[in-house]
Amino acid sequence: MVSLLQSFFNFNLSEPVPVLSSNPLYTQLKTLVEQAKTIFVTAHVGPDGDTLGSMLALKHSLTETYPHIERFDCVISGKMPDIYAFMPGINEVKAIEVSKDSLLPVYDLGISVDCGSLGRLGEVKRYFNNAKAQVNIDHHVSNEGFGQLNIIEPIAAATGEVIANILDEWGVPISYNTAVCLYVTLITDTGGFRHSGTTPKVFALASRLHATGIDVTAIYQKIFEEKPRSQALLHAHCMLHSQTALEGKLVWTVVSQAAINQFNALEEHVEGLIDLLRETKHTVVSVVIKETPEGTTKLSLRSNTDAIDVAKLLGKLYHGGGHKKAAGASVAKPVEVVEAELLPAIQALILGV
Ligand SMILES: [Mn+2]
Repeated sequence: MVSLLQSFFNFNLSEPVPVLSSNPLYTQLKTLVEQAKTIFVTAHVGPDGDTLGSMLALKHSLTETYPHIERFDCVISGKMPDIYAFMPGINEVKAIEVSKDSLLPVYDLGISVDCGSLGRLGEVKRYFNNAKAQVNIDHHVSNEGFGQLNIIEPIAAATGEVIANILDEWGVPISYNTAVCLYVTLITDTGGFRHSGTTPKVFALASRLHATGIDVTAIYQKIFEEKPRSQALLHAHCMLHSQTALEGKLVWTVVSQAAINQFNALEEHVEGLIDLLRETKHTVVSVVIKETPEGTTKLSLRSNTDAIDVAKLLGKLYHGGGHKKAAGASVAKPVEVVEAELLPAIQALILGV
């Protein structure tokens, strides 16, 4: 293991890019792809750049490389956020609200990307379960291993990095379209190459993607700098009404449906708010407590220290999950109840550090 890690981090850019060439799961996946005439890929509900980019990178790379594939569909549950409209292939993604199909399609191969649990696939779960072979590719440490083949690499900064590893091992070249999609996965999950998963290997991959001719400035702007004003105002409102405890070590805010309506914002516009909370001095744990239209609660947590594992906390309290320093959960309780349960639990963790 040590030598594998060393080969990850101690390499010279002029040498061939090191890959997890010993991973037999990659070979098993290749066999499944070579045998499949019909493939579908799916992302998690409330899709982000990593899940969509991973899905579309697979679509481009596999359809460009394997002419035997007769049908390749990308299907997600719920609505597609507007900001990803620039990604190549996004218009061909089928977004299903509620599946009324009594006759589900039977794909030879179903692939889930960046999704920690079967429940997070939403309605598409039924498609996934109906596929002849089911593959789960992810980097969430909390992944439940719900596929027949599970390629889970928590060391990866993004699921897109796992996809790139797989393509490298198969010897599949990365095209311009694939590069755009993979670059989106890297910048969204690393917050623009800032978060703790930003390894030398991530920069090496980014460098290779850049070399295909992608416009990294335009991609960054599309993802991070084109917020609708309604979203910016919602964030400002929630920052203004945020609260702190333990001398600012705990910061939280509640996003009510009233606030979303006040600014004519969309549910997806809560995205990014957690970073505003996180990026203040002394903050150890930040929390966004969002009221859903149904009156239940969606949680987003960030930890600024290795000593507090928010995925573990949310897993224990609410069957949530994610990463050690970034996790979420859906809770079938009103926000007031969740606030009263969760905040003291976090305070206890901070006091224990
Ligand atoms: Mn991810």
